[in-house]
Amino acid sequence: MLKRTFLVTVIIICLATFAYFIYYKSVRQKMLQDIPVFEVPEAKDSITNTDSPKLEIVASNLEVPWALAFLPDGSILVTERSGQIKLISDGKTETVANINVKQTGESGLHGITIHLNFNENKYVYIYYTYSGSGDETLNKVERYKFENNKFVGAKTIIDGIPGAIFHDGGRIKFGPDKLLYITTGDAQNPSQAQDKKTLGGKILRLTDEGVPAPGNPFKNQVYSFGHRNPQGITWDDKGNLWETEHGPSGSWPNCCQDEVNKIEKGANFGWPDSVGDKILSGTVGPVLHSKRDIWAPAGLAYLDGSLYFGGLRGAALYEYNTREKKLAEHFKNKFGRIREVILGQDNMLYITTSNRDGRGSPEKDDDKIIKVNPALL
Ligand SMILES: [Ca+2]
Repeated sequence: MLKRTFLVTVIIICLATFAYFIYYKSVRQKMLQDIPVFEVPEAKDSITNTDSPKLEIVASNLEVPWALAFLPDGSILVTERSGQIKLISDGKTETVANINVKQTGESGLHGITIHLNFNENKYVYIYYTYSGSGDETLNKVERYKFENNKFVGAKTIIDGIPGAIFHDGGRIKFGPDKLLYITTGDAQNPSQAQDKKTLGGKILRLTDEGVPAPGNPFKNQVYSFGHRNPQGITWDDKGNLWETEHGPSGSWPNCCQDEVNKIEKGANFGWPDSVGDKILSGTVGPVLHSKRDIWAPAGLAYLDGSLYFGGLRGAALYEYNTREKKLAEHFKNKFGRIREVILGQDNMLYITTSNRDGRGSPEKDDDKIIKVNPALL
């Protein structure tokens, strides 16, 4: 009798899960059909916050787009984790480089950014994972010239950043001080985040030529330390550096608690000993964290008092209003996993899906770059 009750319960649970899955897929497909396809605007100056639609698809059928960089002419460079760099221009997508990356788990081609004087020097910087000697997994930043739609003249900016299947960091951006900031993960070796002499579990700061920035706190590349796997950085209108970072992935209390941090030069952000509200002496706690929820936060952008960041596991675009100290959730489960979030020259947010990264359920035209009008959120 007991056996039969158990069997019936199992069958009911299976049927309910299946029905929910079918319902969820059909609802999401319907929502996606309502979004217009992106058309390149005739004059950028004509865009205001009110005459751009809430959502536009900029590109589809991408493979785990990790980071975006905007060129002065309005075209977009996008990295795909498996090693391609694509150029999106006038509505067309073209592969312009194939980088020889080591793509396992989370590793591969990650960040991309252009030099502040790109108009003159055509420099583009990328961050990626590769195989060192033997089985060693490493990350590095390289600089190329992007001329005639080709990446030429590779120069190593920094090498020997510890890598692993997971926790490879990888966001790179120039700050308002014209210096290059690089986020690195602990490469599954948590204690190295506390070692100021290693490059793992850090935010690094270099000149555009790859020299440790003058004024760095420890006279090396390190700007801040005690990070687990920082995935997003941005600056607010006062020049403060903000960062998103994944919390631990064990079982409670050693899970969840994904972080948004306000970065201070030379500060210890606590990993692995300080987690969530447990903030040990000498370490700086997060401005907010996800408590028992999991965001798996990625790209980070700032506009008009709000920090916007993508949620991979959270499958949402999060908005933290720094003035009201309130967190909002946009597009929950609408697009699936959200990775990059970056502000365009048109003050629109550009977000990427990450449903083909092995942890999502991709639609047939995933992954996408979606332009979001923040004024209509
Ligand atoms: Ca922390």
